[in-house]
Amino acid sequence: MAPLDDFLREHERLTRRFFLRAGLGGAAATACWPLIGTSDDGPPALQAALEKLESYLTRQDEFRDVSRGKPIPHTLSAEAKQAAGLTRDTWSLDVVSDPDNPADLKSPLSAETGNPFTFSALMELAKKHSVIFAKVMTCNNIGCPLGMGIWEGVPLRELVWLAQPRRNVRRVFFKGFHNDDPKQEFRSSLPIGRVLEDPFDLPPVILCYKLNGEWLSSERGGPVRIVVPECYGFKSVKWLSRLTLTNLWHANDTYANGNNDIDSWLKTFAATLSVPPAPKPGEPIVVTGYAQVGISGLRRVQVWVQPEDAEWPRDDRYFQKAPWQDAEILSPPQVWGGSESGALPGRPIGFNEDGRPERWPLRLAKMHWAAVLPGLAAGEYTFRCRTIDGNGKAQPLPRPFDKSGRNSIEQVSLIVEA
Ligand SMILES: Nc1nc2c(c(=O)[nH]1)N[C@H]1C(S)=C(S)[C@@H](COP(=O)(O)O)O[C@H]1N2
Ligand SMILES: [Mo]
Repeated sequence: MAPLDDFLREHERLTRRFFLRAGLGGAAATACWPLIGTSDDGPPALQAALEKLESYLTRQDEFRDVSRGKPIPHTLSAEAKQAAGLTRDTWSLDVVSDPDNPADLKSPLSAETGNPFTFSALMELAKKHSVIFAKVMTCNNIGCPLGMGIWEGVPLRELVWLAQPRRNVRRVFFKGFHNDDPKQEFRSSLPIGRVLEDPFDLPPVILCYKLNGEWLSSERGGPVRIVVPECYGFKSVKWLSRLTLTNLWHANDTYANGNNDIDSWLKTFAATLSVPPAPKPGEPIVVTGYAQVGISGLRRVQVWVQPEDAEWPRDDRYFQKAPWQDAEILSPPQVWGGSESGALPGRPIGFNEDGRPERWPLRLAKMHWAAVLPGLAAGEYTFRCRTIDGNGKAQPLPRPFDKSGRNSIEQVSLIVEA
């Protein structure tokens, strides 16, 4: 492998000017990501890789779906959805006290007492209180995000206040429609404090009804789902059908089964999107990828190529002593994608009037990166990437345990053949 100095010089020559220029607005851009204007700014392979990058936002129907149910609620027929209240004109929600651990509510809302919360009531609240924000939806048990979206909804607290809680409220439980079968139930919960007050710099927990500017599809949990900005997917209950205010002091999430850490916030980690399948000796190697920007933000993405036969000290299981090099963080995209028009739906929290993010990368969202590595001699190598979070902690630290969200260091084998 090239010595460190060569690597740095080469890396800088190939990428610095390009990325700086791209960051200044990418006037020549024709695709989602800023493109190279002239051919001497980097190898054509970099241009090609950037052209093929995924769009920033994921279309609703392109999210990966891991939801449970027999049948899964979104696969029901149109008539069955109407009967189950899974359409905008039939949806209604009960907001009630937990009989086992009663919360003191002055005016519970329920179908039984003839005053459930309806979709039109939600739209009334939306006129005054709606918010939109970017969030990546990730399952804590799956290594890659299910999709990246801009979610619109009404803060959940607006609904909680409609029930006029007075005292003895310590948690909010929510569950989704699951064929009226207790065995299929999917529930999650939050402390009342998180629902009523947003920690500094976090959007509110919402009753979500739109994704990327479109009505929330049935597959994504429509007509209404919960979205919790800083959490893994299992807190964002789909096909919301019941909200219970309780004085119970602890969670009862379905995901507590299966050994999951139900108090985990989104972690920061990096992964590759494209690695050349068969690089030739000496040919610059272009790698692209994304990172999930977790609760503690993202400072850097780094890459490292290790010759296959190199020994590694056993006490350095996270490769902290390796000669990691910074990759380039790509600018915000020119086109956001995720819908027919690809335009940004409205003005999400943290964006300015011109529709550009006030800070980059966005927290609790995805970002993209690229690296141009100098050519390698024939041989076998392992490529790795990692993040350094906003506190300076290198992935998988500070939280390396899988059941709190996957974030092990990705490794890809590279075979360079003459
Ligand atoms: N009602 C209901 N909500 C649910 C689930 C479910 O099975 N039923 N799965 C959860 C899990 S585990 C994840 S990771 C996310 C996935 O959201 P998505 O389908 O929009 O990608 O939905 C969550 N909400
Ligand atoms: Mo999940």
